[in-house]
Amino acid sequence: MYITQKDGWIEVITGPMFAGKTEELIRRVRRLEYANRNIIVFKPSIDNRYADNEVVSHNNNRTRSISISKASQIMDYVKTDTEVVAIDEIQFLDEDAVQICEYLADKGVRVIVSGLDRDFRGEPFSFMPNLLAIAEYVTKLSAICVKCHTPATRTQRIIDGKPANYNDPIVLIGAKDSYEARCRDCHEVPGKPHVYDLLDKK
Ligand code: TTP
Ligand code: MG
Repeated sequence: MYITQKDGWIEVITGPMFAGKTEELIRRVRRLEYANRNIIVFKPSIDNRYADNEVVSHNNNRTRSISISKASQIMDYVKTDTEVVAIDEIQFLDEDAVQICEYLADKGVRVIVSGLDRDFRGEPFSFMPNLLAIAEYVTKLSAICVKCHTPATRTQRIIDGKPANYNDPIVLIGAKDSYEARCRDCHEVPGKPHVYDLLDKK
């Protein structure tokens, strides 16, 4: 990534689960910490898989963070001397997160966020498309498909050893217990309506 701007922009790290999004976020935060940048790291309180006040990657890298339940809480912590705001798993915040990222970037803050681009159904995750559209820089990571070992762009939800149904609720916190990475071909969503009904009729 080659950045020419002086300050204030949005960078999004996205992709399926097990792609290393959190690891990449922590790497970027760590680099800035070495340079003594003024950083605040947030994460949604809903995902307390590993720790309440730390962002933790699968390989156990960690960095201190503030848990928030609403995007607007970010503004309670940001000060005039804040240079960088990082948010892990931003897809779990509410839609205000998009405006807040835009506002911070306009004010000269470097905004680094990571989040899932798709839900387990393979559909865009909540407001993520809007965030991806306004970001200056997007890093789309892939995982490795557990079935065929090609690059995985989807997250497979598994319940009782079987692919989860399309009508299951979107939010289900978990890791290897209920999810795995899959490619387009190996991703299974029983009950998913065809998106190309229109073409089938031709
Ligand atoms: P992520 O941080 O995206 O997953 P990860 O830690 O495996 O990936 P990475 O290594 O790239 O950081 O966390 C995803 C969370 O979202 C996890 O708790 C499961 C949850 N989730 C849902 O609630 N609904 C869904 O449809 C999907 C796909 C995930
Ligand atoms: Mg993660």
